[in-house]
Amino acid sequence: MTRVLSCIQPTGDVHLGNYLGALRNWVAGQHEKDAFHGIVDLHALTITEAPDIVGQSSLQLAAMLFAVGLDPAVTTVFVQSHVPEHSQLGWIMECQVSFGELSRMTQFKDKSAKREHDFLSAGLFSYPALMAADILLYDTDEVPVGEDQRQHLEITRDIAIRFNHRFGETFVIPTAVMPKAGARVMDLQDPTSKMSKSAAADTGLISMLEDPAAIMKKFKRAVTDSDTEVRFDRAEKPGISNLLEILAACTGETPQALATKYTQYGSLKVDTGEAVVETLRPIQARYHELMTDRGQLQSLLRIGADKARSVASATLARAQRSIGMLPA
Ligand code: ATP
Ligand code: LTN
Repeated sequence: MTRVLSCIQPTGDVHLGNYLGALRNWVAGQHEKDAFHGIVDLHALTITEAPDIVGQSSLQLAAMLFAVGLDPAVTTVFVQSHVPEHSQLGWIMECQVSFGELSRMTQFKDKSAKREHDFLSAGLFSYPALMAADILLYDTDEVPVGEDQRQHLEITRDIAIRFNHRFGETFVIPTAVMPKAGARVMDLQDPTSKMSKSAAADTGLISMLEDPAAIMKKFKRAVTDSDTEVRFDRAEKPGISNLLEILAACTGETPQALATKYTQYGSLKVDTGEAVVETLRPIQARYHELMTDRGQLQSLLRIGADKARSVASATLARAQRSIGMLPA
Protein backbone atom coordinates (compact mmCIF):
# COMPACT_ATOMS: atom_id res chain seq x y z
CA MET A 1 0.00 0.00 0.00
CA THR A 2 1.27 3.46 -0.83
CA ARG A 3 2.48 5.25 2.28
CA VAL A 4 1.54 8.90 2.55
CA LEU A 5 2.64 11.39 5.19
CA SER A 6 1.33 14.85 5.89
CA CYS A 7 2.17 16.97 8.86
CA ILE A 8 0.61 20.00 10.41
CA GLN A 9 2.07 22.43 12.90
CA PRO A 10 0.22 23.03 16.16
CA THR A 11 0.15 26.79 15.73
CA GLY A 12 -3.08 28.78 15.65
CA ASP A 13 -6.66 27.60 15.37
CA VAL A 14 -7.76 25.24 12.63
CA HIS A 15 -10.13 27.14 10.33
CA LEU A 16 -12.76 26.39 7.72
CA GLY A 17 -10.19 26.77 4.93
CA ASN A 18 -7.94 24.10 6.47
CA TYR A 19 -10.95 21.82 6.81
CA LEU A 20 -12.59 22.19 3.40
CA GLY A 21 -9.24 22.52 1.62
CA ALA A 22 -7.23 19.80 3.34
CA LEU A 23 -8.44 17.91 6.41
CA ARG A 24 -11.61 16.69 4.74
CA ASN A 25 -9.53 15.12 1.98
CA TRP A 26 -7.31 13.41 4.53
CA VAL A 27 -10.41 11.80 5.99
CA ALA A 28 -11.80 10.84 2.57
CA GLY A 29 -8.49 9.25 1.54
CA GLN A 30 -7.63 7.44 4.75
CA HIS A 31 -8.80 4.03 3.54
CA GLU A 32 -7.02 4.17 0.17
CA LYS A 33 -3.50 4.70 1.42
CA ASP A 34 -1.43 3.96 4.49
CA ALA A 35 -1.66 7.43 6.00
CA PHE A 36 0.54 8.97 8.69
CA HIS A 37 -0.35 12.38 10.11
CA GLY A 38 2.15 14.11 12.34
CA ILE A 39 1.39 16.97 14.68
CA VAL A 40 4.81 18.53 14.36
CA ASP A 41 5.40 20.25 17.67
CA LEU A 42 9.19 20.30 17.26
CA HIS A 43 8.71 22.47 14.17
CA ALA A 44 6.47 24.79 16.17
CA LEU A 45 9.34 25.25 18.66
CA THR A 46 11.22 27.24 16.01
CA ILE A 47 8.96 30.16 16.91
CA THR A 48 7.59 29.24 20.37
CA GLU A 49 8.90 31.48 23.11
CA ALA A 50 6.40 31.18 25.96
CA PRO A 51 5.71 28.21 28.26
CA ASP A 52 2.56 26.05 28.29
CA ILE A 53 1.50 26.72 24.72
CA VAL A 54 2.79 24.03 22.45
CA GLY A 55 1.51 21.05 24.45
CA GLN A 56 -2.00 22.41 24.77
CA SER A 57 -2.06 23.33 21.07
CA SER A 58 -0.91 19.82 20.16
CA LEU A 59 -3.69 18.26 22.22
CA GLN A 60 -6.31 20.56 20.70
CA LEU A 61 -5.08 19.85 17.20
CA ALA A 62 -5.20 16.12 17.88
CA ALA A 63 -8.78 16.43 19.15
CA MET A 64 -9.67 18.32 15.98
CA LEU A 65 -8.06 15.72 13.71
CA PHE A 66 -10.07 12.95 15.37
CA ALA A 67 -13.21 15.11 15.49
CA VAL A 68 -13.17 15.69 11.72
CA GLY A 69 -13.06 11.94 11.24
CA LEU A 70 -9.52 10.61 11.12
CA ASP A 71 -9.93 7.07 12.37
CA PRO A 72 -7.16 5.94 14.73
CA ALA A 73 -7.87 2.35 13.68
CA VAL A 74 -6.65 2.96 10.12
CA THR A 75 -4.66 6.18 10.26
CA THR A 76 -1.61 6.91 12.35
CA VAL A 77 -1.98 10.24 14.12
CA PHE A 78 0.98 11.07 16.33
CA VAL A 79 2.78 13.92 18.02
CA GLN A 80 6.27 14.36 16.61
CA SER A 81 8.05 14.71 19.96
CA HIS A 82 6.50 11.42 21.15
CA VAL A 83 8.63 9.73 18.52
CA PRO A 84 12.20 10.66 19.55
CA GLU A 85 13.56 9.19 16.31
CA HIS A 86 12.58 12.49 14.63
CA SER A 87 15.14 14.40 16.69
CA GLN A 88 17.70 11.63 16.31
CA LEU A 89 17.46 11.35 12.54
CA GLY A 90 17.04 15.14 12.36
CA TRP A 91 20.61 15.60 13.56
CA ILE A 92 21.93 13.07 11.07
CA MET A 93 20.06 14.95 8.34
CA GLU A 94 21.59 18.25 9.47
CA CYS A 95 24.94 16.68 8.77
CA GLN A 96 23.89 15.72 5.24
CA VAL A 97 22.74 19.15 4.12
CA SER A 98 24.98 22.13 3.50
CA PHE A 99 24.82 25.63 4.89
CA GLY A 100 24.50 26.89 1.31
CA GLU A 101 21.52 24.68 0.54
CA LEU A 102 19.70 25.79 3.69
CA SER A 103 20.50 29.43 2.90
CA ARG A 104 18.65 29.15 -0.39
CA MET A 105 15.34 28.10 1.17
CA THR A 106 12.84 30.78 0.26
CA GLN A 107 10.70 30.10 3.34
CA PHE A 108 13.69 30.83 5.57
CA LYS A 109 14.48 34.00 3.63
CA ASP A 110 10.85 35.18 3.94
CA LYS A 111 10.41 34.27 7.58
CA SER A 112 13.73 35.71 8.67
CA ALA A 113 13.03 38.93 6.78
CA LYS A 114 9.66 39.23 8.56
CA ARG A 115 11.24 38.56 11.93
CA GLU A 116 14.20 40.81 11.30
CA HIS A 117 14.12 42.38 14.75
CA ASP A 118 13.09 39.23 16.60
CA PHE A 119 14.98 36.28 17.95
CA LEU A 120 15.92 34.14 14.94
CA SER A 121 16.46 30.60 16.11
CA ALA A 122 18.97 28.31 14.45
CA GLY A 123 16.06 25.86 14.28
CA LEU A 124 14.26 28.13 11.87
CA PHE A 125 17.28 27.89 9.61
CA SER A 126 17.88 24.16 9.85
CA TYR A 127 14.29 22.98 10.01
CA PRO A 128 14.26 21.51 6.47
CA ALA A 129 16.65 18.86 7.86
CA LEU A 130 14.08 17.94 10.51
CA MET A 131 11.38 17.89 7.88
CA ALA A 132 13.52 15.53 5.80
CA ALA A 133 13.79 13.26 8.84
CA ASP A 134 9.99 13.39 9.32
CA ILE A 135 9.48 12.17 5.79
CA LEU A 136 12.31 9.65 5.43
CA LEU A 137 11.63 7.92 8.77
CA TYR A 138 8.39 6.46 7.42
CA ASP A 139 9.66 5.18 4.06
CA THR A 140 7.15 7.65 2.69
CA ASP A 141 6.14 7.27 -0.95
CA GLU A 142 4.02 10.39 -1.26
CA VAL A 143 3.88 13.73 0.47
CA PRO A 144 0.96 15.94 -0.46
CA VAL A 145 2.33 19.45 -0.41
CA GLY A 146 1.21 22.86 -1.53
CA GLU A 147 3.42 25.20 -3.53
CA ASP A 148 5.01 26.66 -0.38
CA GLN A 149 6.49 23.32 0.69
CA ARG A 150 7.76 22.06 -2.68
CA GLN A 151 11.27 23.36 -2.14
CA HIS A 152 11.44 21.51 1.19
CA LEU A 153 10.38 18.31 -0.53
CA GLU A 154 13.08 18.83 -3.16
CA ILE A 155 15.77 19.25 -0.51
CA THR A 156 14.47 16.10 1.23
CA ARG A 157 14.91 14.17 -2.00
CA ASP A 158 18.39 15.64 -2.49
CA ILE A 159 19.40 14.67 1.04
CA ALA A 160 18.04 11.12 0.67
CA ILE A 161 19.77 10.61 -2.68
CA ARG A 162 23.02 11.96 -1.24
CA PHE A 163 22.79 9.74 1.83
CA ASN A 164 22.05 6.63 -0.26
CA HIS A 165 25.02 7.50 -2.47
CA ARG A 166 27.39 8.07 0.45
CA PHE A 167 26.36 5.25 2.73
CA GLY A 168 24.45 2.79 0.57
CA GLU A 169 20.77 2.26 -0.22
CA THR A 170 18.89 3.26 2.93
CA PHE A 171 16.00 5.62 2.29
CA VAL A 172 12.95 5.50 0.06
CA ILE A 173 12.97 8.58 -2.19
CA PRO A 174 9.66 10.37 -1.65
CA THR A 175 7.62 12.19 -4.28
CA ALA A 176 5.63 15.36 -3.87
CA VAL A 177 2.03 14.99 -4.92
CA MET A 178 -0.45 17.74 -5.48
CA PRO A 179 -3.11 17.36 -2.83
CA LYS A 180 -6.50 16.42 -4.27
CA ALA A 181 -8.04 19.77 -5.10
CA GLY A 182 -10.22 20.68 -2.15
CA ALA A 183 -12.20 23.84 -1.92
CA ARG A 184 -10.21 27.03 -1.86
CA VAL A 185 -11.72 29.15 0.85
CA MET A 186 -11.14 32.88 0.73
CA ASP A 187 -11.28 35.46 3.51
CA LEU A 188 -14.89 36.63 3.98
CA GLN A 189 -13.78 40.25 4.28
CA ASP A 190 -11.16 40.11 1.55
CA PRO A 191 -12.22 37.44 -0.94
CA THR A 192 -9.11 37.88 -3.04
CA SER A 193 -6.89 36.49 -0.25
CA LYS A 194 -7.15 32.99 1.13
CA MET A 195 -8.64 32.44 4.54
CA SER A 196 -5.57 32.22 6.73
CA LYS A 197 -4.76 32.09 10.41
CA SER A 198 -2.08 34.69 9.85
CA ALA A 199 -4.57 37.29 8.55
CA ALA A 200 -4.49 40.59 10.41
CA ALA A 201 -8.13 40.44 11.59
CA ASP A 202 -10.39 37.48 12.23
CA THR A 203 -13.62 39.01 10.90
CA GLY A 204 -13.08 37.14 7.63
CA LEU A 205 -12.04 33.87 9.22
CA ILE A 206 -14.27 31.05 10.45
CA SER A 207 -12.59 29.01 13.14
CA MET A 208 -13.67 25.37 13.41
CA LEU A 209 -14.84 26.06 16.97
CA GLU A 210 -16.78 29.23 16.31
CA ASP A 211 -20.32 29.30 17.71
CA PRO A 212 -23.34 29.39 15.35
CA ALA A 213 -24.32 33.00 16.12
CA ALA A 214 -20.82 34.26 15.36
CA ILE A 215 -20.67 32.22 12.15
CA MET A 216 -24.01 33.61 10.95
CA LYS A 217 -22.90 37.15 11.75
CA LYS A 218 -19.69 36.77 9.78
CA PHE A 219 -21.50 35.36 6.75
CA LYS A 220 -24.15 38.09 6.85
CA ARG A 221 -21.35 40.65 6.84
CA ALA A 222 -19.32 38.91 4.13
CA VAL A 223 -18.01 41.30 1.49
CA THR A 224 -19.80 40.96 -1.85
CA ASP A 225 -20.02 43.45 -4.70
CA SER A 226 -22.29 46.22 -5.83
CA ASP A 227 -24.37 44.57 -8.55
CA THR A 228 -26.94 41.94 -7.65
CA GLU A 229 -26.36 39.03 -10.00
CA VAL A 230 -25.53 35.65 -8.46
CA ARG A 231 -22.97 34.02 -10.74
CA PHE A 232 -19.90 31.82 -10.19
CA ASP A 233 -17.03 33.89 -11.50
CA ARG A 234 -13.90 34.03 -9.32
CA ALA A 235 -12.30 36.90 -11.21
CA GLU A 236 -15.27 39.23 -11.52
CA LYS A 237 -17.25 38.24 -8.45
CA PRO A 238 -14.83 36.89 -5.85
CA GLY A 239 -17.09 37.41 -2.81
CA ILE A 240 -20.15 35.69 -4.28
CA SER A 241 -18.04 32.94 -5.81
CA ASN A 242 -16.44 32.26 -2.44
CA LEU A 243 -19.86 31.88 -0.81
CA LEU A 244 -20.98 29.57 -3.63
CA GLU A 245 -17.85 27.47 -3.29
CA ILE A 246 -18.23 27.14 0.48
CA LEU A 247 -21.92 26.24 0.12
CA ALA A 248 -21.02 23.72 -2.59
CA ALA A 249 -18.35 22.15 -0.39
CA CYS A 250 -20.87 21.75 2.43
CA THR A 251 -23.74 20.42 0.32
CA GLY A 252 -22.00 18.36 -2.34
CA GLU A 253 -23.52 20.38 -5.21
CA THR A 254 -21.50 22.40 -7.70
CA PRO A 255 -21.11 26.17 -7.29
CA GLN A 256 -22.45 26.67 -10.83
CA ALA A 257 -25.65 24.72 -10.12
CA LEU A 258 -26.13 26.54 -6.84
CA ALA A 259 -25.75 29.92 -8.54
CA THR A 260 -28.88 29.30 -10.63
CA LYS A 261 -30.93 28.88 -7.45
CA TYR A 262 -30.31 32.35 -6.09
CA THR A 263 -31.45 35.78 -7.15
CA GLN A 264 -30.42 37.59 -3.97
CA TYR A 265 -27.20 37.92 -2.05
CA GLY A 266 -28.97 37.94 1.32
CA SER A 267 -30.44 34.46 1.07
CA LEU A 268 -27.17 33.06 -0.32
CA LYS A 269 -25.32 34.45 2.71
CA VAL A 270 -27.83 33.01 5.16
CA ASP A 271 -27.92 29.60 3.46
CA THR A 272 -24.13 29.41 3.32
CA GLY A 273 -23.84 30.39 6.98
CA GLU A 274 -26.40 27.76 7.95
CA ALA A 275 -24.71 25.08 5.86
CA VAL A 276 -21.40 25.84 7.58
CA VAL A 277 -23.05 25.78 11.01
CA GLU A 278 -24.56 22.36 10.23
CA THR A 279 -21.28 21.03 8.81
CA LEU A 280 -19.38 22.12 11.90
CA ARG A 281 -22.02 21.13 14.48
CA PRO A 282 -21.14 17.41 14.76
CA ILE A 283 -17.41 18.17 14.52
CA GLN A 284 -17.64 20.67 17.37
CA ALA A 285 -19.69 18.26 19.48
CA ARG A 286 -17.15 15.49 18.96
CA TYR A 287 -14.27 17.89 19.62
CA HIS A 288 -15.71 19.03 22.95
CA GLU A 289 -16.46 15.45 23.92
CA LEU A 290 -12.87 14.43 23.17
CA MET A 291 -11.48 17.41 25.08
CA THR A 292 -13.44 16.46 28.21
CA ASP A 293 -11.62 13.15 28.28
CA ARG A 294 -8.00 14.07 28.08
CA GLY A 295 -7.01 10.58 29.15
CA GLN A 296 -8.70 8.97 26.18
CA LEU A 297 -7.19 11.49 23.80
CA GLN A 298 -3.74 10.86 25.19
CA SER A 299 -4.23 7.14 24.87
CA LEU A 300 -5.20 7.56 21.19
CA LEU A 301 -2.01 9.56 20.71
CA ARG A 302 -0.04 6.88 22.50
CA ILE A 303 -1.38 4.27 20.07
CA GLY A 304 -0.39 6.57 17.19
CA ALA A 305 3.08 7.14 18.64
CA ASP A 306 3.59 3.38 19.12
CA LYS A 307 2.65 2.68 15.51
CA ALA A 308 4.83 5.53 14.30
CA ARG A 309 7.76 4.42 16.46
CA SER A 310 7.65 0.87 15.19
CA VAL A 311 8.33 2.15 11.67
CA ALA A 312 10.59 5.05 12.63
CA SER A 313 12.90 3.07 14.92
CA ALA A 314 13.60 0.50 12.21
CA THR A 315 14.49 3.25 9.73
CA LEU A 316 16.73 5.07 12.20
CA ALA A 317 18.53 1.82 13.03
CA ARG A 318 19.02 1.17 9.31
CA ALA A 319 20.48 4.65 8.81
CA GLN A 320 22.84 4.23 11.77
CA ARG A 321 23.92 0.85 10.44
CA SER A 322 24.51 2.28 6.97
CA ILE A 323 26.76 4.96 8.45
CA GLY A 324 28.45 2.35 10.59
CA MET A 325 27.88 3.96 13.97
CA LEU A 326 28.92 1.90 16.96
CA PRO A 327 25.84 0.04 18.27
CA ALA A 328 24.96 0.80 21.91
P1 ATP B 1 -0.96 30.33 7.44
O1 ATP B 1 -2.12 31.23 7.59
O2 ATP B 1 0.07 30.46 8.52
O3 ATP B 1 -0.41 30.31 6.02
P2 ATP B 1 -2.75 28.32 6.95
O4 ATP B 1 -3.98 28.75 7.66
O5 ATP B 1 -2.63 28.62 5.50
O6 ATP B 1 -1.53 28.90 7.68
P3 ATP B 1 -1.40 25.76 6.94
O7 ATP B 1 -1.06 25.17 8.26
O8 ATP B 1 -0.32 26.35 6.11
O9 ATP B 1 -2.61 26.79 7.18
O10 ATP B 1 -2.15 24.71 6.04
C1 ATP B 1 -2.71 23.50 6.45
C2 ATP B 1 -3.47 22.94 5.26
O11 ATP B 1 -4.66 23.70 5.00
C3 ATP B 1 -2.68 22.95 3.95
O12 ATP B 1 -2.90 21.73 3.28
C4 ATP B 1 -3.28 24.10 3.17
O13 ATP B 1 -3.21 23.89 1.77
C5 ATP B 1 -4.73 24.10 3.64
N1 ATP B 1 -5.32 25.44 3.59
C6 ATP B 1 -4.93 26.49 4.34
N2 ATP B 1 -5.69 27.57 4.08
C7 ATP B 1 -6.61 27.20 3.14
C8 ATP B 1 -7.70 27.87 2.47
N3 ATP B 1 -8.00 29.12 2.73
N4 ATP B 1 -8.42 27.18 1.56
C9 ATP B 1 -8.12 25.89 1.30
N5 ATP B 1 -7.13 25.19 1.89
C10 ATP B 1 -6.36 25.82 2.81
N1 LTN C 1 6.92 22.42 6.94
C1 LTN C 1 5.51 22.09 6.88
C2 LTN C 1 5.09 21.15 7.97
C3 LTN C 1 5.84 19.87 7.93
C4 LTN C 1 5.66 18.81 7.01
C5 LTN C 1 6.59 17.79 7.40
C6 LTN C 1 4.82 18.62 5.92
C7 LTN C 1 6.81 19.47 8.80
N2 LTN C 1 7.25 18.23 8.49
C8 LTN C 1 6.66 16.59 6.70
C9 LTN C 1 4.91 17.41 5.22
C10 LTN C 1 5.81 16.43 5.62
C11 LTN C 1 4.69 23.37 6.96
O1 LTN C 1 5.17 24.34 7.48
N3 LTN C 1 3.46 23.35 6.51
